[in-house]
Amino acid sequence: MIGTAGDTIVALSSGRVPSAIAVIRTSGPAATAAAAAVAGPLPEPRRASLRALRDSAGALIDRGLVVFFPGPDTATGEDIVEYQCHGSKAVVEALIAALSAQPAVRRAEPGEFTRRALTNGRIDLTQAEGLAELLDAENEVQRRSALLRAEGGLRRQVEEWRAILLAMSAEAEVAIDYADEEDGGHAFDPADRIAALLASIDLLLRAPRVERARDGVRLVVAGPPNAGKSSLVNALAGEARAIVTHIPGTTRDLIEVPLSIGGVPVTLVDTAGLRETGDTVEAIGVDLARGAIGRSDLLLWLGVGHDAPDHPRLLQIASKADLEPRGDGLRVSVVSGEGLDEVRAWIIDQALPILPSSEQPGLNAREAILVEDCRKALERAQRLGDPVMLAEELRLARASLDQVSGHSGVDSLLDALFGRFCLGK
Ligand SMILES: Nc1nc2c(ncn2[C@@H]2O[C@H](COP(=O)(O)OP(=O)(O)O)[C@@H](O)[C@H]2O)c(=O)[nH]1
Ligand SMILES: [Mg+2]
Repeated sequence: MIGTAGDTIVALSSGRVPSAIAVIRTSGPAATAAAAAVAGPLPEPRRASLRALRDSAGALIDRGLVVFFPGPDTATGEDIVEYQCHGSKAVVEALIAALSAQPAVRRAEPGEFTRRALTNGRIDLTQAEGLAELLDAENEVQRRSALLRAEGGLRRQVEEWRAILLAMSAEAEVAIDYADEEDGGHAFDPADRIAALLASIDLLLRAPRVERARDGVRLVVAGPPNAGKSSLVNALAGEARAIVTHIPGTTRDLIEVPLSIGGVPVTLVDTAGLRETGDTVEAIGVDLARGAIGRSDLLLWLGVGHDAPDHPRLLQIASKADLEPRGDGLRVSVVSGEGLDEVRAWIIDQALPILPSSEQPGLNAREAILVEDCRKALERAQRLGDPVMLAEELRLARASLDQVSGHSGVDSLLDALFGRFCLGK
């Protein structure tokens, strides 16, 4: 494990050089002494000051802004000094070299700043993971869900449950201590509180998972051959992604097109037309199409209503509305554009409830397993009358939550998580 307290770390925290401006951060007890050596007198806390930045021989490296954030009220919980200089490779390298040449200063490992924030209790593991998600965010749903977690949305929820569990455990201990006494004045009956806790846990377990924000919803376009499926996929994608011809059986493979529709991440899937066919390749395509329909979140169906697959979120579309006088469902034409806005609005409307929201924090796969463990312990506790056994289940429930927050049993996970971060974060 890296990040032993004591040394001071330095890294480029802004993006890839060359850039207009680069931000270099130092964090740790020697950050201020290093700043004095490289940039002269320390500026007032949280005030940007222009300074000459010099190497150990006193030669000018660059002139830049220096900001001092005194610990412990900082991102890492330590003293931080930040340097904003010209973003060339040479300036950045020379400044980092000058800083890391100072006593007790070394270059940071990827994610080490955030790791210190975690070690020093500035954030918990759900927030560190939220930050990792925020740094990876490529769409609005992801950004909002990640921000909610980074800001402590899940942390507060978990801490609230933990406090309730801790209070019940304390009462269980009292009940155990007084179990042999005659008066029975220490009856311990947490059934109602456990039921309330389970209800709140179930709400979180049922909320859309974090990973959903990244992968988006799978929207499959299906129907008989020549119905206009590939044309609709191209119209929604805004470019020709799938081959369109008048020949039935043109599309054989699944064609996946990642898109953002009104900020909602969607994987649009074009499929082979469903029909009985003697063509071996097309028959494989039809099987793939049926599989894709089964795994889809949303389905645009371009066939007649009574052939529609059983699906909870299906939109019946009457395609080629410019040609056909009428058909089943929403009239859509890729030629006139009729109905396309309605299709987009339907997609957004159906997708939002299955994606993480900006109000209710979601769980990631790791957290979901642990919260499920907590839930199972509480369910067992609910059936127990003996305070000794009850106390043990409550302890197990709490231990699972402690792993969610990163307070225990997660060392190997931390190495994996922080390895994902960019250098300087
Ligand atoms: N007039 C008109 N023709 C369409 C429309 N959509 C598709 N077509 C035509 O119908 C034929 C089959 O379209 P295609 O998208 O390949 O159907 P698929 O087999 O379901 O993928 C092609 O000749 C398209 O140009 C539409 O909205 N209006
Ligand atoms: Mg097609």
